[in-house]
Amino acid sequence: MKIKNLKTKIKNLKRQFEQETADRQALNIKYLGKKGLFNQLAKEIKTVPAADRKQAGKLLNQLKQELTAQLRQKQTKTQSSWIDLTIPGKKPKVGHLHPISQAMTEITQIFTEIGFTRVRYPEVDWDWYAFESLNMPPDHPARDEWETFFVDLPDTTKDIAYDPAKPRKRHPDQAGGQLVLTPHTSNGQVREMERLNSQPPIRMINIARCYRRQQDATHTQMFHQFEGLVVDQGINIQHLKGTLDYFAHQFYGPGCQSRLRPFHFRFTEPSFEVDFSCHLCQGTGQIKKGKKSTKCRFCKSGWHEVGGAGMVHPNVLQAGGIDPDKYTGFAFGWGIERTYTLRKGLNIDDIRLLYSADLRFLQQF
Ligand code: FA5
Repeated sequence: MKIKNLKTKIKNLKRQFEQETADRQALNIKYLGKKGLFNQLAKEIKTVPAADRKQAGKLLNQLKQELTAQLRQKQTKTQSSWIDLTIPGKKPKVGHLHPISQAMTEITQIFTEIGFTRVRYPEVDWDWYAFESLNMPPDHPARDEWETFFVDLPDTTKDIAYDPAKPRKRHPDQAGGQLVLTPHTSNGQVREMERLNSQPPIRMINIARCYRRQQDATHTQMFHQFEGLVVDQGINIQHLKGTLDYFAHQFYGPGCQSRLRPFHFRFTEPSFEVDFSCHLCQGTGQIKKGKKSTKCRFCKSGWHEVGGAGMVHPNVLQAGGIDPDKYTGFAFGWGIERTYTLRKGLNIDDIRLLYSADLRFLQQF
């Protein structure tokens, strides 16, 4: 055999070996075993001309070394693909709903159980729904309290004369004034009356994002409110108080009390601020330690304010096409962040943490 032919055979044997997928032991026998392919080829050295035999010997030695080295690699590959079924499994990381989404689901459930319908209305809405239909005429100072973001589009109703003697109605030719980022969920009140063709009974729970130009430990520029609205014949403050107590017991536990404090909103009359009793001191404002008692550091007064409420103002009913002589209603609107962070065991003193996107914080809930 010419040395050239031997080189070709060596090359072919290497290629064949590279393409093998069998396990290491089988390959060892097939290629490097006593009667293996390498030895078969090595025997052919006798047929190589004497002058080339030294070179042939070198080439065959090289081949053997290469096959042995590659065999070792194949062994490593096979070993790394073994699966050890006795090793304990790795628990995959499972995410969960954001705490505010969890609270929204729970609040929805609490109110739907007593016949409320969950709705959502636009978060970018006309001035008409956010203010004017709620008894806050243009330029009324009460609007300032809502620190509103305005959308930079021309106000199409600016030139329409406003007559305080007439009940307010949306001007039929106009969309509804300037667009705003809704500063509260009360924009849903007249929208809900319109959705039901001004036909009570109405039992609405409107949960949505709100926006205000505010930022500190208890205020964020984007936050959530839930707004309740009930309109029917004979609705009075007792129904409002009963609903607040029901919510307090369901959300905070049976020991929680609600309290109404006189307040002023343009869209309710009478109006109240709603407080819930503090779970740490049970509404006393004092924490007892043995014979001594100290001021509760969580609430300072025994109560936490959560939002506003009141009996729907007749002008608002009229704006929604409902006869205020026939129907009455109550409404309430609270911040979800505030309501949620007052819960027992959650020691959150800065609501901005909820939107910090810090997983170490969020994974606790
Ligand atoms: C209102 O927004 C009224 N629309 C509530 C209402 C509805 C009264 C229906 C009567 C009838 P107020 O501006 O007080 O009211 O806000 C209510 C609650 O929203 C506050 O008590 C607070 O819990 C929450 N809130 C207000 N602004 C922020 C903010 N920037 N960040 C977080 N929560 C806020």
